[in-house]
Amino acid sequence: MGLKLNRAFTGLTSLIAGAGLPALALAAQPEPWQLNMQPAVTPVAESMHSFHDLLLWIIITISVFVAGLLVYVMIKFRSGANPNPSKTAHNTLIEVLWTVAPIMILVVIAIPSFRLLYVSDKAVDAQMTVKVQGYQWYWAYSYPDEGDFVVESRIAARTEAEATDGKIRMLSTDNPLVVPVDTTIRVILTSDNVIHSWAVPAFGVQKYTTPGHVNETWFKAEQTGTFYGMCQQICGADHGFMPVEVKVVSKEEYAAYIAAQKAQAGLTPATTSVAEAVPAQATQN
Ligand SMILES: [Cu+2]
Repeated sequence: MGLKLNRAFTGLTSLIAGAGLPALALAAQPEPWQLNMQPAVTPVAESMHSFHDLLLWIIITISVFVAGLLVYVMIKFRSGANPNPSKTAHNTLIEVLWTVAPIMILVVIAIPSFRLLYVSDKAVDAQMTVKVQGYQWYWAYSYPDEGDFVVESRIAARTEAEATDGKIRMLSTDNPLVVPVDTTIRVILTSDNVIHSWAVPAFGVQKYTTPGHVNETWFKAEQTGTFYGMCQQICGADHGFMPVEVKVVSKEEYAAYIAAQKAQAGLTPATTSVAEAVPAQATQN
């Protein structure tokens, strides 16, 4: 209930005030009757929302201006009020204006657009790396800094009937990607078979995974929670059934998760309990 209200409130405020607001929601997924974008939880997604809002205002201004001009000429120069039409063919001032003004608008759009492209391209001073590999039709995540164990992530609920225990139909997975909060994470992406696309709207991340090629992107989630996305490249029969689920947890929980996964994969002796492993792991961050 509180969470739902929170989400509704975030949607409303970002609708009114535009993005750039710190998002309040603890999860990001499509909602029935949702307006606007999912709350931004990374600096890149926040910049994307601000850029979207800038474009929106430019589009509104142009539309209102052109519609106003049309209404003006339709009334002022209608045949009834203007029986002898003017034979004017050229006006240097107006021609310069309607060439220069759109160029200026395009420059205003291009500068933040290119800045955003470069910011989202590669991590600066990444604190850790996650590898994403696309398969037909699921994702596999591995942690090269942590012994490279692999977590396979498959859809958990294809139907409403299967969506029990808090699982969300078409979005939940059996094993989410688990990452720590407030950490600059480099994501390297590739594919085993065909081109997929790994996307998490709340992170402002969408990147192709291509066989035989490594792509790179990054994110720094500033809130804990569970964030959902989907494969965004038509990749075969089950393209619609390979959701992305990312769980952003505290650094302590992440250290415990890594310790447990390592123990399970036989990478570290399982003599220390997860609870004991936490402080030692946590100091590495
Ligand atoms: Cu796919």
